Amino acid sequence: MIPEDSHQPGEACVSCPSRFSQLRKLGLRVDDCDHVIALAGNPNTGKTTVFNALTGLRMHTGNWPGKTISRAEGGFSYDGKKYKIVDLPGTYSLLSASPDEEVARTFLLFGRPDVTVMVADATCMERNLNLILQVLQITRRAVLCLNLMDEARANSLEIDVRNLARDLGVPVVPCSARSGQGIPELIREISIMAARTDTPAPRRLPLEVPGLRLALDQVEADLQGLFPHLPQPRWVALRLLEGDREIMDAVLSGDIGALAEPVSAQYNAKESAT
Ligand SMILES: Nc1nc2c(ncn2[C@@H]2O[C@H](COP(=O)(O)OP(=O)(O)OP(=O)(O)O)[C@@H](O)[C@H]2O)c(=O)[nH]1
Ligand SMILES: [Mg+2]
Repeated sequence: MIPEDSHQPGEACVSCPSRFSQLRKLGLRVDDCDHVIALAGNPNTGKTTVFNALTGLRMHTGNWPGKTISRAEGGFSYDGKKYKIVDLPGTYSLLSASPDEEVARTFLLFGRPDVTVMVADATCMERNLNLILQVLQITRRAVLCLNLMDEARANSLEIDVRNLARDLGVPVVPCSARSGQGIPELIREISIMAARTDTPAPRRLPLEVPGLRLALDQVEADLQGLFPHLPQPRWVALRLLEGDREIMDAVLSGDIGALAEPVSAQYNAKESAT
């Protein structure tokens, strides 16, 4: 949850400079990192702007959706820990399958990030909530970065941050990433979430249809038997029951088993192929 002492957006925060000064921007690649952080969100919500603020890199940002088309990695250290942060193309849904969205979906589902930072546009939360709720179905090791708060304020939009955090069950940090406002608080919440040793259970869909839970349990168990290290077997089981052609093909061919490999093996395979 938002710490009691956290200040409201726009207010000065006396404790921020000292906390922020612990951030060391490490630029590209932190191979011996302690934690992997993924940046998820709809297109054009400021993910790359957050990424640049954390890493000191200057990846291209632009005021149109689809600016980022592939995965980018960078690093920072904070409070004695090294973080690898992965910027992803924007996506509207984990069910989407345009090539850019596929990159994002694959990493969010199978890349085993320690923390997923969901970057949302505070001026159109309703649209952003679709992806946020989907991400929370696969992980609660997440932090919501409520970005573009400057725009929201300019449009006289008020967001009840405390209640949003309570309802979603994850910390919510108001930010204006372009000016760096809220970034120190975001780093702090990321580090707290990354240090958690428990695994908070993801939000489960209420399954009203009789028998569906049973079928889901059965397919999930079968998948775990076939691919013991597959991340997100319940999500995959649900896609199979829905008849997702792409996932069905990946399971039938066994290709989905490759996603069960440790992330480093996937990186190496990808890099040697290019
Ligand atoms: N006013 C305002 N603009 C912002 C803020 N954060 C980012 N922007 C602007 O929003 C636009 C999109 O930012 P990006 O960081 O490229 O967004 P993105 O989510 O990476 O976009 P995709 O890669 O296309 O998904 C840029 O013009 C940024 O300068 C903010 O807090 N306030
Ligand atoms: Mg981007």
